[in-house]
Amino acid sequence: MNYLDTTIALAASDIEYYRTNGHVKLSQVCDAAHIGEFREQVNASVEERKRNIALLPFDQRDTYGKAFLQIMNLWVENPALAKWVLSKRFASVAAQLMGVDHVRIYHDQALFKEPHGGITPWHQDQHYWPLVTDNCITMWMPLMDITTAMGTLNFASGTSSVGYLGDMPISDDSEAYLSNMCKERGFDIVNHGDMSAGDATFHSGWCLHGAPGNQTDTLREVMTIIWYEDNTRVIEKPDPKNRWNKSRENDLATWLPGCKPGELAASPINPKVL
Ligand SMILES: O=C(O)CCC(=O)C(=O)O
Repeated sequence: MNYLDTTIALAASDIEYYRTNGHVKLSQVCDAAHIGEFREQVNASVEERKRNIALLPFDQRDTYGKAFLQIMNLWVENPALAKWVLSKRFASVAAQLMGVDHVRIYHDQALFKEPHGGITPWHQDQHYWPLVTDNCITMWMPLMDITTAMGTLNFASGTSSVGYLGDMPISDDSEAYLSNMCKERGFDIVNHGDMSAGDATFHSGWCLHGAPGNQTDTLREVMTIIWYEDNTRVIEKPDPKNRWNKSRENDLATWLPGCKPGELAASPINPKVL
């Protein structure tokens, strides 16, 4: 059987850890024999896209711009990479952690933290996603062996049930507000430590997280994939709970093209992969 069609049966303890804390680290979600090919395809797509990006000199960027090179939805332009992003292997892990049978792709993104790149401010991913479900998850997979000094993620354990905390895009403001909230509410901050290529952390859409800067001379190559539970709807408009923001408007147009408020979140670029 093709490696990417093989599924992983998770230990009950890993599932429980994820559901309690909102994040978990799993070893060798992509094994050593295969990670090189995944890395090669991600890098080919990143190099292609970078040709059309005018990067500001580092000292002229804002905090978000210093955090990482963020290159999104690579799979749509690279059929060889699409096999990885849309694979049953990775999706099977996401589905088991969330406890659902079927998942759709939201988008992928390469997050390359440059040598001596800045911090990733504390934030909530789902602040960006106009989806009516708590079942959203990100896989964060280094494509190379990485140490904590390169910027592995910090998670605030137990925050996956906090829900929408307001319009707080990744910024100095989100860093200040959410790091303070973690202190005040006494959330445990967990960093899963050094990771081998192909290990992965998974975190839920609401789980507060960030990362220290890259203190090394080496580019931190990480690929991420986001899934959500099938049959999820886009938030209604107007929303009685006032959960729309500019980022969600932009995400609706970009990552759910053609989907309207209240409709099923299922555009042609959100294939059901499991
Ligand atoms: O890679 C990073 O530094 C941040 C990653 C992140 O925020 C995410 O994958 O949701």
